[in-house]
Amino acid sequence: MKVKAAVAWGPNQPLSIETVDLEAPKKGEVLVRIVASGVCHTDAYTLSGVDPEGLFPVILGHEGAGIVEEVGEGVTSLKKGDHVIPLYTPECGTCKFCKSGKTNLCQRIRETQGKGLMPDGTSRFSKDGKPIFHYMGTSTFAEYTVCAEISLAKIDPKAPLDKVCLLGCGVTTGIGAVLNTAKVEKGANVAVFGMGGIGLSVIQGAKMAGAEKIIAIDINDAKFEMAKDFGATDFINPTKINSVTEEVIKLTDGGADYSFECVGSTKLMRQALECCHKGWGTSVIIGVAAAGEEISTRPFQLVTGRVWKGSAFGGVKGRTELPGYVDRYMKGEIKIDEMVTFTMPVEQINDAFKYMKEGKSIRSVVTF
Ligand code: DAO
Ligand code: ZN
Ligand code: ZN
Repeated sequence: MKVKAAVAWGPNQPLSIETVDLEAPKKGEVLVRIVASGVCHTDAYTLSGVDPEGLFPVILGHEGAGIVEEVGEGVTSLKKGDHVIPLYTPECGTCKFCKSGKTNLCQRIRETQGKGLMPDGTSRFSKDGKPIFHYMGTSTFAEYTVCAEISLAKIDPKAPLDKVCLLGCGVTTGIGAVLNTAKVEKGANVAVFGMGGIGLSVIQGAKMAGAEKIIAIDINDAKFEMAKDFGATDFINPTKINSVTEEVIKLTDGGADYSFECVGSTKLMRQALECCHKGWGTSVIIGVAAAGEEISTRPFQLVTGRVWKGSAFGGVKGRTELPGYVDRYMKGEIKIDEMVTFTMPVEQINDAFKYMKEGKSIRSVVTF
């Protein structure tokens, strides 16, 4: 079939709205009509050309939501009309990782997904006979996409897809990191580095967990109003003080019980660890640093009981847990609408990237 898509023909070029060819779903695959997709920093990172695993031409997008249009052979868990969120972290339920009960990082289709291909090693997208790569197993910047059955979470059909699409990445990454990875408990003190979509989601996760002090850290004072609405109790602007680490330690009588790095800066990752409380403070890395970057600290920081962790997609198993996140949004327990700064037709997707780079948006959502 012919479908509209925003194609990245090469690094650092604007996306181009094209009509491309999309093959029918094969065995274990599902055709999804994408209704809306958020634009995330990871899309911009790959588009910039610095992602060593970035492949071109490609259809980016990994924060989408849509409706099943057709299922391929052997697909039993989904049918036409089901509402779904594509998952860049699939859940097969049977691989070593899924069965471990210790991680959400299903590896069933990891190899082909990393190569921009469907599990059979080929692409469903092409233009004039030349293949176009898939992205993160989702490629949500297209009005129709093909995903593996295990890469789709079935959700409440009443949920607004132009909002819950953000559960496909940023919101879940932040809330899940608090509830699943850190397991923040009631009364804890929390420090959050970076007030983008993920940082704000950490703030709301910390509030949901019953944290007492929730410290929002950002170099832009304009971010603090929204952080407060999401549950932040204290604010630090690093440009206005000598040491963020010392400031957090002062505010928390010895250090944060939990800290979260939501920017992808290795310098902030160190600060986030070192502002944690001696003996037990846990720091969770969620921000994605550029390939090749390394973190460092004095080993004494760990010897004296601080813990360094990280998670992807908030440690959330998409097929089993994500529908519950949608339900919590529907009950008003998770805020998403406030994070959607702009909603625009996909034809304006390059503006979404521009607003993100200029810091003018928490999230832009493109619609089809
Ligand atoms: O299983 O090796 C693997 C891949 C895990 C996917 C990690 C993706 C992390 C990037 C997500 C962007 C969120 C800000
Ligand atoms: Zn993302
Ligand atoms: Zn698996």
